[in-house]
Amino acid sequence: MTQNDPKTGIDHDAVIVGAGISGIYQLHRLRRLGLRVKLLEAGGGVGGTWYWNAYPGCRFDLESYSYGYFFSRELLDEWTWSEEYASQPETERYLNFVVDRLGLREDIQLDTRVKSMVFDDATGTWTTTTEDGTELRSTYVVTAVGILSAPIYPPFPGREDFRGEIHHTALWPHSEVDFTDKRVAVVGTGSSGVQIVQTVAPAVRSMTVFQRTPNWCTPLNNTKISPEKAEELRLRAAELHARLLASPGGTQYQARAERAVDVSPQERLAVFEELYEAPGMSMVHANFQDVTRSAEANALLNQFLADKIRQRVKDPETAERLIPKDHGFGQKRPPLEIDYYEAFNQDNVQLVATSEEPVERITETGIRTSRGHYEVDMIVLATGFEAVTGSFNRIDIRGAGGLPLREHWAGGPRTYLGIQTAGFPNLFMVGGPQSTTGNIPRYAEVQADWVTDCLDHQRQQGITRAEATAEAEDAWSDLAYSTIKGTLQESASGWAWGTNVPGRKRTFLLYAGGLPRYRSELDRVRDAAYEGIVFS
Ligand code: N01
Repeated sequence: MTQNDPKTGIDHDAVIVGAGISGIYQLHRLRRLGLRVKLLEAGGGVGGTWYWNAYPGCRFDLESYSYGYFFSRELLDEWTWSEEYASQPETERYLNFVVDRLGLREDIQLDTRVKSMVFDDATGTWTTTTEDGTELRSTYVVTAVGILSAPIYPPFPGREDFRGEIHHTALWPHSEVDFTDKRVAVVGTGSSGVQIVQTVAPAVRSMTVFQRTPNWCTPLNNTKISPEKAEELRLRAAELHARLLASPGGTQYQARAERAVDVSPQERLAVFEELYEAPGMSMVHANFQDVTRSAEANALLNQFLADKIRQRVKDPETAERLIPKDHGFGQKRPPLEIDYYEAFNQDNVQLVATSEEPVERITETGIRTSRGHYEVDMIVLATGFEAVTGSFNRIDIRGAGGLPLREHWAGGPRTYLGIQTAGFPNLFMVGGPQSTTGNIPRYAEVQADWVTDCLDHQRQQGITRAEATAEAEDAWSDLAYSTIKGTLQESASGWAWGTNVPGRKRTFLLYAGGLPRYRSELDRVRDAAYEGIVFS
């Protein structure tokens, strides 16, 4: 591989953007390949999602050990997760441990936000420019920018007028935020909002939760991991890894063979009750096979969950407001909760449904709705992300002939395998659009492995330019979209469809074909000498 080529002037073989779970692994793999790599990270620390979302209560919703890395015996032996669903500080510590243990830190540049990435046709190289004006020239660029990493703010006027503190959950300060005796508003009731509400409500003077759309939340049922279980996880890591890779969502769960509509009401209720007491995403992934596929079965589960909310929330009007009416369970990724509903039984917590009283503005001292003014000392925005393409849109990325990626994706993102996009030679994406659902690190792992193999292939063939064809991109984009067709998720809304951002075209941004099918597609393309990619 060319280095310090006087003609091209490259200073790195590859530049990776983003030091989250995916970028860290990609850096390790490319370094092992012998490439000269630099990883640029906007944050002041590594961890990506697990660096930025440092809000109280942030934690995994899939099992800690199913989220971590499996490729290294040392990492498995030397790290012990304390809980089934680890908290954000523990996960941030884990990722720092990995970076240090693998000796990656020297190739990671923190506090460095990438401003632009521009392909030069003449030399076939990329110039990556950071916000301080530094330029890096490389043959390859790999984005590992995360699918939920570009925070969005509600368009309420007056944010700058507010005299108290305002924090977005996804840009949470690393210094301590003091909630003691504060009147706090939380805007947004997705997974982030649910986690912060349930964690902070007991500690504040008052809390006002502004909810636009309720979600179906189910209990997390978190537990500590015993030393015996930790040992067993170590011994059986390879087996667990194989099980995760063989499951559609990259999880350890298995759906039941029976259908909810075929069993007796008593049997159905017993299963739903059991799942309500079970850990994590059991309600989604270990349920009857038809509850997230058939409207009839889905309605039965919705009824069960609505009754649970009515039982847990004392005030009947508040309970009704907390029950989703616009979507069924599983159409969106459900927030997992720890006494979230009980928070609304506290005298100091109130729920404001913005469908009944829209927010008009933020004032110097609080939030004004159509019905009144809520005086608060702190506003927490748990308002989500411009998902999947948001972080790409925030970088000026230009491919062959100066084509802006924003323009190429103006009608919605188009990719080949979720990894390349036509007209952008040598740009590889790990965690790009149309490439993932479920356990993101498991998808990212197979993508980073594939990118590594592809670069190795080029090196062995003496080739330095790889570009997906427009035909391959069309076919993959159609395939990715078809994975949602005919399912209950097809009619849903939310970040996976981009509908949470006003004015954004409704497009399914993910790939819902399942991890085994995705892996076999990647293997097939690799084994067919990277069919759909033109090398030169
Ligand atoms: O974001 P969201 P999130 N006025 O988009 C509301 C993962 N995650 O950060 O539903 C009023 O889900 C918005 O309302 P609506 C997980 O995959 C995982 O919570 O659009 N409200 C919604 O209630 C998750 O799915 C964990 O009507 C406004 C909320 O803000 C994904 O990240 C933890 C508004 C945003 O919810 C995103 O979760 C956290 C406005 N103008 C996140 N604009 C784990 O547990 C937005 N909202 C691992």
